Amino acid sequence: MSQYRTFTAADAVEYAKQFGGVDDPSALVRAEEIGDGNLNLVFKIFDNQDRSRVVVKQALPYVRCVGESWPLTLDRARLEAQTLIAHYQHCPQHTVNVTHYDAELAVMVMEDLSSHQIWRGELVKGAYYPQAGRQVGEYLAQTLFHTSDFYLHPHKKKAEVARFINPEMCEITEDLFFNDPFIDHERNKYPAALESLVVSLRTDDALKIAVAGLKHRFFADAEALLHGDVHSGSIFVADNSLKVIDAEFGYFGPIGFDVGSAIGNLLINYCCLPGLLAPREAAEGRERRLSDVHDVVNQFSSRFLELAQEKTTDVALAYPGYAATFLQKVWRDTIGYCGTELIRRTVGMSHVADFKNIEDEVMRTECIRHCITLGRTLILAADHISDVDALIARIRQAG
Ligand code: SR1
Ligand code: MG
Repeated sequence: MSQYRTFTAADAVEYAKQFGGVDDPSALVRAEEIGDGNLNLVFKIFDNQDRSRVVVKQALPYVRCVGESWPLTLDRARLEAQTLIAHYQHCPQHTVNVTHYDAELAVMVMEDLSSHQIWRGELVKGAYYPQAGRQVGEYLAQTLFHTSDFYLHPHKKKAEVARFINPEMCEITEDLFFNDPFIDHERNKYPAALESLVVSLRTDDALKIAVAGLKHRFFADAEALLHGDVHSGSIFVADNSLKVIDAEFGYFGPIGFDVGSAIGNLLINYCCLPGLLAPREAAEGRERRLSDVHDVVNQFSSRFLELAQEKTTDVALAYPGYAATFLQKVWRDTIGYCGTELIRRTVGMSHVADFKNIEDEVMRTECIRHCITLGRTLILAADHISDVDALIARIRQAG
């Protein structure tokens, strides 16, 4: 019988005493539940000097932001812990350190990141972390290369694909990214003033065919162990440090999905800055966001190529020029998935602070409109944008 029970703050402290890996467990005295995401409980555990020491995270058996009417697998805690542990193995400098997990209780213990801030919050305030783009690119290259067929033995790769089968979490993405925004669905939520724009998405044949292709590749292209939800709310930053958290959507999928999600969230911020900051700061912030996008893409592709040249184990995949050809496919996917992230965050249910925090309603609506039109442009033009400079030129053209 399952041991599962939902933790109280006191349970979280007891758990941390037992499994937190601290030298002085009896000093742990209290917990604060700090989860502000859509899915889980997150407890910060403090010692008797009021210092936070570790984090205890527990999956709830339902979607937290909706309630018990939307049940959700507890196996996501195992998948999250194992994804983070696998990614930590290849990129410890940019992956949160999970030190313990229990699949039955759907609980994991991880390092405390109180010295860091959630990147989305910083982006919304207009704070700039000049290394962050490169660090995200490095994280993506290291984790995705080392879990791909370029690096893993074919037997190991197939076993890993099986270990990370994640149907229920994938189904959320399949629905929220590729279905809901392009049909009339009760989960959708967008300003009434954008009704005709949103309705036009539903009857745009070229767009729907391109989105079907993206969904199909999300179903079928088991290229690497993805994080599956790399948005700026899943990334902690500090001066010169960056750590990725929250990998419950991890599974083997198309590499461009992770790269596209990361830059999609930077572009949501780009579209929303005029509603968040005064004109001069917003203009400066936008240039920084484009520079972040440039850095993510350049670091990802140059490091991936370098790793492919040095460490590809498969004789056919090692043939000179193949890795670069493969990265062109990844790039086309990246642009398409980036477009779907812009649309699903604005038309669909998973709204973000970048526009929720815009007080002026007219401005908020215009920023959301910009996200949707840019998303549509990118999905439609994905095969014709040759590189990151061409992408940035398109973004500037779109306003
Ligand atoms: C029902 S979960 C909605 C969204 O929250 C998560 O953070 C993922 O982005 C998911 O799509
Ligand atoms: Mg998350």
